[in-house]
Amino acid sequence: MAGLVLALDVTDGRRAREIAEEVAEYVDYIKVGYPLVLSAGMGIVSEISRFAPVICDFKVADIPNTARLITERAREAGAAGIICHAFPGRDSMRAVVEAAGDMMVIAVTEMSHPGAEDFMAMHAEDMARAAREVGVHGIVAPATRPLRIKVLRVAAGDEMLIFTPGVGAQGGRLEAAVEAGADYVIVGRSIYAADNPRAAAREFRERLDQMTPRR
Ligand code: OMP
Repeated sequence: MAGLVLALDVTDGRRAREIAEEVAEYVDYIKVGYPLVLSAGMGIVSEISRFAPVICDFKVADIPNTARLITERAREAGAAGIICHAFPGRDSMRAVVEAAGDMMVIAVTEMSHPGAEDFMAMHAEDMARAAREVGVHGIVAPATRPLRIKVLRVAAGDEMLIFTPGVGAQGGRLEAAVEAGADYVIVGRSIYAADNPRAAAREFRERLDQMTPRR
């Protein structure tokens, strides 16, 4: 069964904790990125981890040494996973994998916004293959272009997890993304900006539960 990741891109720590508690029952992970960490500090990672395992979306994109330093901070904070970019290459991704310890490492191949077609899309399959080679656990592929999820599934292989953002606010459809081969759907505004985030998360969960598992 495909899983649900909440992208908790709010900038108020107190609101973030409230939402995390409300939706915890329905989500598999909570993704915390720069909007929240730069507002509330790294302590928010362990606070949110009380409600659900946290993926640090730091989109690590640097030389191996800096990538390692960033990854170690996420690990120290108690994160369950970290997102890096694949485009800096095998050595940088390998540095993240080595510093990650037990954390899951997810590499971005092709992003969900239109601009990803300017540069990323033409190299996304190579990036997915490289991510697999160096021991990355999952890739990010766009729910806004489900056909690309299918293509990237072939490149990444069956063992890799596919996380797909772009459902809801960016126009992607959950069902199409899961049918194309996604393992986890990442949803932000359609949950955290809803009048009732708990009800919105429950609805996404129910839609996922109704679908046939890919494996
Ligand atoms: P909503 O568009 O509000 O549902 O949020 C999507 C979340 O996924 C945000 O946190 C984005 O930063 C993130 N994201 C994308 O939207 N597209 C991508 O290609 C990659 C990510 C990501 O790495 O999480």
